[in-house]
Amino acid sequence: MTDLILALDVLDRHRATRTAEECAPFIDAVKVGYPLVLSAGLEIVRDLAGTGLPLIADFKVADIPNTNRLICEQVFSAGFDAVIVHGFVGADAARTCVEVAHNRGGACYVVAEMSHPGATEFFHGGTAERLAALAVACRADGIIAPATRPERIARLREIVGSLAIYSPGVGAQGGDLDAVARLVDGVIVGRSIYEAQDPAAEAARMARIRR
Ligand code: OMP
Repeated sequence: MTDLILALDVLDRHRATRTAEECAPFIDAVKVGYPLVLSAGLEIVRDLAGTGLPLIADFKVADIPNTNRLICEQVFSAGFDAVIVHGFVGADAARTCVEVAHNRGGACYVVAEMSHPGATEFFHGGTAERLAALAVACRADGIIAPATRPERIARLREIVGSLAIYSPGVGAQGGDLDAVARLVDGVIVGRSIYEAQDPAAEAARMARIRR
């Protein structure tokens, strides 16, 4: 059974809330990032609470430990249940995010390797493997790994063991939903759902991975 996570990168507050509510029966969490928060404000968290779903803050936090702590405290005070952070800033910075998340009863996911073509410039050559190991060492709840490169997910799985792997890059970025779902704990899908004619119907179709 694999979670289906909606990446809600729409800019209009009402469309965002409507899409999340319509898709809610078919998904396991909603991921909210800079596009929606910068356009709709943090109040969007309250709007989305009505779905009853866990809300993941995709702010890819990447600062010094003290600033990371301040950011993550705001994330959880706003009502988010989880946060996505970068590990390349170092274990002290990532560990701070994990600690804040766990103190607030939330979760923290570390990006191990990104899904876009340019990600190979810096994440390959051993870096993603080191970031995955860092996530384990920092007691993070999971990693982010690319649906566009299933063979890389398999490699990172060897490092993180039973830690959760959430994977974006299906559909619009070319990744295959069913192939990736077999390898990960959650698939993150944005445009394929929210740009569909009928987002709820598309989410329902993709929800086959949850069975
Ligand atoms: P779609 O490409 O529209 O399905 O959206 C993918 C979502 O996952 C977007 O919100 C991206 O910001 C996010 N994402 C990636 O696409 N690639 C990554 O490597 C990491 C993320 C992420 O951290 O969620």
